Amino acid sequence: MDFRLSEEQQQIKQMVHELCLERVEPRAAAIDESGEFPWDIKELFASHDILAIPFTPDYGGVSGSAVTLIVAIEEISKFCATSSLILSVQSLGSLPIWLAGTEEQKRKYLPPLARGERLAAYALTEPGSGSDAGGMRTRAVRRGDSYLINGSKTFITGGSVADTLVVFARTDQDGDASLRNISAFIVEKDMPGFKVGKLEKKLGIRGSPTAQIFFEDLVVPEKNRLGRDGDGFRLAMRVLDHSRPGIAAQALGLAEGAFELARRYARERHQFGKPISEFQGIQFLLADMATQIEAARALTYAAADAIDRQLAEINLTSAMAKLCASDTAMRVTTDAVQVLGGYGYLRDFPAERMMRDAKITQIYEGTNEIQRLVIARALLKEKKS
Ligand code: COS
Repeated sequence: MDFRLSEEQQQIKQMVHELCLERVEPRAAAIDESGEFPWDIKELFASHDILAIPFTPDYGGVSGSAVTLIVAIEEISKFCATSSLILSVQSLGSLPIWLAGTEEQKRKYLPPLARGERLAAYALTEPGSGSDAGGMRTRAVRRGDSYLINGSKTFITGGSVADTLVVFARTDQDGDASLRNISAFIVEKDMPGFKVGKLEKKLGIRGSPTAQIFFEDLVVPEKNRLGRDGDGFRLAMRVLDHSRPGIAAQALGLAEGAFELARRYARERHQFGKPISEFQGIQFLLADMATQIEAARALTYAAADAIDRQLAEINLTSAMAKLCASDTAMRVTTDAVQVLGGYGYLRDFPAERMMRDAKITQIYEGTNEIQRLVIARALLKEKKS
């Protein structure tokens, strides 16, 4: 079953699929094994305009549609979830500029990101503030027409390879630590005072660097602030509403990749004199996996479509898509390992990598507990008549 895609979206889907089958799949195990950022894949995506998908043509991009973006993320994730993050983080890190930037900021920062000459990152989380994003302690103190930023961020996907980062910091001068005193700034990696700390060692998505970042008396001109002083928290939340369908698409692609592997294996593997696909225990497992994938796909595409149509409920649908698709990815990849039995547990097959990669989709861009909280708040909110 497929969401109705335009001709252009179908072409992009096919192009990304064929490219990843030929060039990304053969690299996936080695990327996981080495734990190093795959610069060759980044170049491959840039040269095929895949990194231009999140951007509209007037800023050097090729689309700007959320549906087109998730089509590409889903296809890449079928083969390599680490590689799909190169695209989704390019989108995540540019979204604050796209949503809140001035025309001057957009013209300056978006085209090099669309061309893939520069990489973006989104710096919200801190050691003491994960789910409670508003509890951040990084401070930006005004000094004339600049801000002096001090503090640190952690769990920053792509933080060590990014050139352009959007950093959230407290700007309260008067001790008022409310969420209305957080602002967003465009920071460039060559600004003095920007330092990359240690890279985390992780269970999955091992080729995607997860970095600590430090700001030591980093001077950011006021013209790099996104939106008004104090608008940062709401912007951070709006960005997540727009980016969560991308994580849902990553989860969906992982689930689909694992399902295909399990289906193929079940047909080929013989036990007790027949293919294991002829045992009802395996058939029911495959039936459940496929059904869950279709449900997750419907919700993921509905959420992206709601963004493209600028519907009011994107907060709700994006959280639902992320929750459903990531739980699906975890179940389906775990079941795929089960279908492959002992072989599923070996690094010789991609099932165990997919299972390790799937886990993070239940955690980042808001844990699934936070998604339930967002969903419940949206459902229980009084409707303005
Ligand atoms: N869009 C726009 N504005 C939003 C919003 C959204 N989706 N969600 C909240 N806001 C606004 C609120 O309207 C409120 O604005 P006012 O001050 O004008 O009233 C303000 O932001 C504070 O909202 P709220 O009171 O709901 O904030 P909470 O501290 O209760 O936290 C949650 C909200 C828990 C939902 C938020 O902290 C969150 O999403 N946390 C997870 C963060 C996350 O995903 N981190 C992952 C790492 S980033 S890759």
